[in-house]
Amino acid sequence: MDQTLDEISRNISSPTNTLNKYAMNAKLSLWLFFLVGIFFNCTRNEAQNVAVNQIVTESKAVNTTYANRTVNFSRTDGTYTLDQVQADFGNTVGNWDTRNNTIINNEIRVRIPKNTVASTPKENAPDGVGSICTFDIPKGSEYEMTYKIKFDNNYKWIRGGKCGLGFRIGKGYTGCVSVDGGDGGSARVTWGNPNKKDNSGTDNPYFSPYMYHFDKTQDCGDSFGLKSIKLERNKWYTVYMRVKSNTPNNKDGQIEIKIDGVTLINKNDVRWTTVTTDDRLIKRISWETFRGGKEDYWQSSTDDYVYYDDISWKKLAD
Ligand SMILES: [Ca+2]
Repeated sequence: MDQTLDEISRNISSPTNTLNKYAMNAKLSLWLFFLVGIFFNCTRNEAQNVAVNQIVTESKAVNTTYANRTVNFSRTDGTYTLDQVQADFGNTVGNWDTRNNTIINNEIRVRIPKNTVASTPKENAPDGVGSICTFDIPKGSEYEMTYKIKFDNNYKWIRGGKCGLGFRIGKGYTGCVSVDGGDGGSARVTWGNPNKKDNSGTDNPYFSPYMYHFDKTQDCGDSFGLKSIKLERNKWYTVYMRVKSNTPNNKDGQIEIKIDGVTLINKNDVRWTTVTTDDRLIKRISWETFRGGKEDYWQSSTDDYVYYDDISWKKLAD
């Protein structure tokens, strides 16, 4: 469903990439210096256009991680910067897209740019594809989280995509990759909509669970056919998620997701992993907002917006 995420995840996990980040930071600094020069020599509009196309994303490492945290976005309106997101969430793994993350009224608004899915090539996605980021958390065998999510008043549901926050177990696999190594999985949420490929049909959007676990039956993640009630625009939903690691190679792991207190999934027989190493533990939180799927019919011809607030997580067991 999201092969590019797979590529992104592999890039994020690559030590070479980590080294490259420092080089990229240096390049970015040069670009910034260059752009400041342009800014004072061009019209404001032109400078902004150049900046948007060049300052794609940022990345740098910080040492902070949080086992227990609440983020309310009580900040001045404007771009939600890398420094701010790391102050709130701790170390980001991979890039933070400042183009699509904006603080408005002490909430965060994430833009999904028009005509994109997660795998849209960079040259065809001048404003990026949304927001895709993970945060390191202290490893633990059980975590819970809650957050609020709202789809904009003009949101186009189209076919669906990934939204909200989730947990990454061990290697944290996503992106339709094999989990046969038994050393990682993930628990996320998608929104879906039963539109036809030409996007005709009646909107009936819903949340589904989306899991990569050792016993998954789909090449991409398992949803177990589970759907929430019909979603509405301009309405806050509170999502609760709890994940518990299985004991080595046993089907005794857990997943629980509730939407506004109503159970979407509650399983106590999940085998996320088969390993005895710390890859059986929860290691990261993901925060993703994008469309797809990879085919064009997952795209919207409009920029669309998803809002978040009151994000919190808590480690329940080492
Ligand atoms: Ca708030």
